[in-house]
Amino acid sequence: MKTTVIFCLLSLLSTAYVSQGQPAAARNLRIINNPPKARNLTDLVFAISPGQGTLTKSYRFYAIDVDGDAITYSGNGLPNGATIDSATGELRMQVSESDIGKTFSNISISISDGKATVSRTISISIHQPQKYYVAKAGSDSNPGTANLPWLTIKKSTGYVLPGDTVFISAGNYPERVATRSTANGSDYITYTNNADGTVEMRGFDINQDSVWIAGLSITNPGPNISGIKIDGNYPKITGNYIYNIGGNEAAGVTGYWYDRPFGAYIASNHIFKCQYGIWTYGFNWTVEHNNIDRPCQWNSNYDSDYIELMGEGHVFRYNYLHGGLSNELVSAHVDSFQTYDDANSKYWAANILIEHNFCSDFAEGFEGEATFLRRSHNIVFRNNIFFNGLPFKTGYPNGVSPIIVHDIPNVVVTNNTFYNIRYGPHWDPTTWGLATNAIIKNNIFYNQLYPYIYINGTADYNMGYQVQTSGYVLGSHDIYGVNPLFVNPSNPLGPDGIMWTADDGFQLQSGSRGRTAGENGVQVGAYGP
Ligand SMILES: [Ca+2]
Ligand SMILES: [Ca+2]
Ligand SMILES: [Ca+2]
Repeated sequence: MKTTVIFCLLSLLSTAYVSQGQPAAARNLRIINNPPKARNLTDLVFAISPGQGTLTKSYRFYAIDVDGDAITYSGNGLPNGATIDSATGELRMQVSESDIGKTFSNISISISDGKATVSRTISISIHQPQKYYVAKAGSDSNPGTANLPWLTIKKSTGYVLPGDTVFISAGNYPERVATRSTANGSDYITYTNNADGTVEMRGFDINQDSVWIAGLSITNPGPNISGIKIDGNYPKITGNYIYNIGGNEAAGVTGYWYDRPFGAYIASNHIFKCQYGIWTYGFNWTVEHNNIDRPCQWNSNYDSDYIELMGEGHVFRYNYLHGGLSNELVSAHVDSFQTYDDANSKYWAANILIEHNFCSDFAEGFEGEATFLRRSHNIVFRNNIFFNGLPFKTGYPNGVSPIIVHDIPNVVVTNNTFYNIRYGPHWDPTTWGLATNAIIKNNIFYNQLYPYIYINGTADYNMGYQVQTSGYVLGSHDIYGVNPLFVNPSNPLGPDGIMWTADDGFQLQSGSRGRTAGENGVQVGAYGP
C-alpha cells in the first residue's frame, strides 16, 4: 500500500517535471495536504430494548485521506468506560437498558492525518428501537403505527433512528427515498416489506451508516440513476429485486466513489436487465449470492457489465452472472468483472477476492486495466466457472477471453474452469509491463484457441482440451489433449438448479484425469481445493 502510494507520487512528480520542465510545479505537488475527509462524524444513537440488560456497542468513525496519510482517531469527554481505537476509529461503550432516553453530550472526536486535524463535538443518545409502518391506505399525517400508517416511505426518513424498522405494505410507491444523515449508529435502520405482497418503489440514496434495504422491488429511478446508491458505511442490501435500470453508470447497486463507502454487504439480490449489475465504488464490500441476470445496454452511449469493481478489500463470491443477449448488448463490451482507471476518475482496484462465481454470456470474464494510475494490484480468481462466452463480433463466437490484464501485478488465477471461450487468459505485454507475479495454476481450459499467453510469473499444472498448444509457452506439468470429462456441461447447475452441489455439470466424472492433475496431485478446475 505504502509502496504503491510512493510509486504513484514519484511517477506524478516525474511526469510533471518531464512534461513541463518546471521543477517548481513538482514541488507544489509535494506540499499540498488534504485534511482527512470524515463522512460519519455525527451525533450517534445506540439502540437497546427493555429486558436486554447491558450491551457492548461499537461504532467505527471512518475517514479517508486522499494523500494516503495514516489517520489517527481520538476522543475527549467520552462517556464513562468508553474508548476509541486510535488506529481504526472504533468507539466502544457499554449501554444499559436504564440508559434509554439518556444523551451523553459534549463529546469531542478528532481525526488527524499528522498535519491537519478535523474535530467535531457530538452527542451519543440511547434509544429504544421503534417499528413504523407505511401503506397505500395510509396518510402522512398519521403517526406511522401499524393501525395508522404513513402513506409515503419518505415520511419515515424524518423519524427513524438507528435500531428502527420501517415495514412497507404491498403496493407501488412512485418515490425515490434519500435517508437523512443527521445521526449514525451501528444498529440497523431497516426498510423492508410487511410480508403482504410486492413493494415496488424507485430506490434509495443511502446517506448514513447502517441502513438495511431488504425485500423490496426497485425500478424506474430516473435517467442515469442507480437502483440503490450507497454513500454511507455498513449498508446491507439483501433480497431485493432490482430491474430495468439504464444509462451512464446506472447500476442495480452502486456507491459514491469519492467518499469510499466502507463495508457494504450486498447479498441475495436479483438484479435483472440493468445496464450494470453492481459498481463496487467503495472499500471492503462483500458481494455474495446475487443473481445478476441479463445486463442490457439501455443507453447505447455507455458500456454494460455485470460487475464493475473499484476500491479495495472486496470479496465477490457465489454470484451467478449470466443471461446477456447479443441483441440487448448491441455495442457494449460486456464483462463479468471489469476495472479500469483514468486520469479524471482516479479509480483503482486492489486486494480483491473473486471466488465461487458462475459466469457466462460475457465478452470477457475479467477486463482489468490500470494503465493510468498504475495503482491496481492483488486480484485473486479461484474456484470460478467462466463458461460460454457471448457471441461478440464476427470471429468471436464465444466471447473474447476469460481474463485480460493490463498493468495489474499479482493477479492469481487458480482452480478455475474455463469452457467455450474464444481465447485464453491474456496478460497484456504492450503497456507498462506492470502485470508481474501472475500465477495461473490448476485450471481447466476447454475449447479455446490457446491456453494462456504472456504470463510474467508462474503458469503450471493446468489441464487443457480442444486448445491449440503449438507455439505457446506452457507449464511443464500442464496436461493437454486429455478430456477432463465434465459430468454434463450443458446443464451447469445440474438437475437441482443450485450452484456448487454434487450434481453440477462442471463437476468431473470419477474417472477424470483432472481429479489428480493439479499441483501436489489436487483436482484441477473449479471444484478442486
Ligand atoms: Ca492528508
Ligand atoms: Ca465492459
Ligand atoms: Ca447443482
